[in-house]
Amino acid sequence: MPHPSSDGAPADGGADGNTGYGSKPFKRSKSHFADRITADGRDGWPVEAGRYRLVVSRACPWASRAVISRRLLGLEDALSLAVTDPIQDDRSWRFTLDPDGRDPVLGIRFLREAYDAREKDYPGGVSVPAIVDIPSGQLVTNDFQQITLDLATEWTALHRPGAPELYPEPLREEIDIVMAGVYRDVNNGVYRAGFATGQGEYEAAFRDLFRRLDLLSERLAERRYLVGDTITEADIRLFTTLVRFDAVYHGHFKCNGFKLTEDRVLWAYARDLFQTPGFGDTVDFHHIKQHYYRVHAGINPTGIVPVGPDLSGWLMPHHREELGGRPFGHGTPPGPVPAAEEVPPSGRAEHLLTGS
Ligand SMILES: N[C@@H](CCC(=O)N[C@@H](CS)C(=O)NCC(=O)O)C(=O)O
Repeated sequence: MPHPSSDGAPADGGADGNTGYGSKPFKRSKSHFADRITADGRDGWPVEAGRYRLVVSRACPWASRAVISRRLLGLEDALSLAVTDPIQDDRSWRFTLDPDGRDPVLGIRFLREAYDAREKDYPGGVSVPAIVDIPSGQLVTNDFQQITLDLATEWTALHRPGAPELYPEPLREEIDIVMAGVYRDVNNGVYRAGFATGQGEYEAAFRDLFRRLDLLSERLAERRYLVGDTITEADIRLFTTLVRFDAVYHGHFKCNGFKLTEDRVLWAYARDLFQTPGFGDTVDFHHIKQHYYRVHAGINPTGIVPVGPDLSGWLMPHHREELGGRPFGHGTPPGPVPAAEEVPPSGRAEHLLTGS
């Protein structure tokens, strides 16, 4: 059953924003819980191995950032992972993929229970990514913009040996500038186009999106990564939108200026990242398609999930090594995905075509 805030006019400005029909332009709501988990514990939440649980949907681009960062930094043992059903119901994100429909660590059936444990009768939307304090069962943060920056800069004591620097101090200013444009026009731009309720609003978002993609394509023609010569937070953030582009945004969100596969540079850049350990091995195309086409009933009332596109191209050679660059800087790639976290075959690119 589709989530009501994604179906009609949202009552609560749910995290997916104004996803239905009406006169209000699409506006992404602010994360309500913005406490930070830090090395010095200044918000009352110190970094601690085994204390917190990262709750995600593999469908969600904002949550997927955190899944990728966690893998690249080797935080799998320190910060455990809960994956929700890609389909929310009217109680929002559910743990129906787990035995008895309960998260085995938190013991809850709905992510909302962790929100309620933090703030009784919390009236706002429930969103992923969310980090939950395991001992108290309380939500700590759903601040998707900050979570990954903190994993990179505050959780360093628990990083694996050889972890890359995803937000290196000397490059932060440039990373922030690049990420601001990517956020406005690309990450959030596809949502502005997809959930627009007026022609003008849609066309403005469409123009901003494809203008920005053209600029990014130019930027990436001669350099392997967005900033510096290694993978940074900026690449993670662009990747999570690009990997969904042809599967959902091109059709479902009417972002059809071109397909990712039609832009030689961006397509090779995205494939390069996809084939880098820590990126493609976190992507579940089945969850992605299920979520967008079945949950957003306001823009896809039949709930039919398209069978295409053919995703096998994600595994084709990209030749981006020829541009130089050092994916992990002085570090090394992450090891294999823990067995319990492997994406099932139905969600992988080699599975080719998948409908409902
Ligand atoms: N927490 C963020 C963004 C994260 C976000 O939008 N997550 C989506 C999934 S991609 C979500 O959980 N939406 C919940 C809903 O639609 O009710 C926000 O408040 O805007």
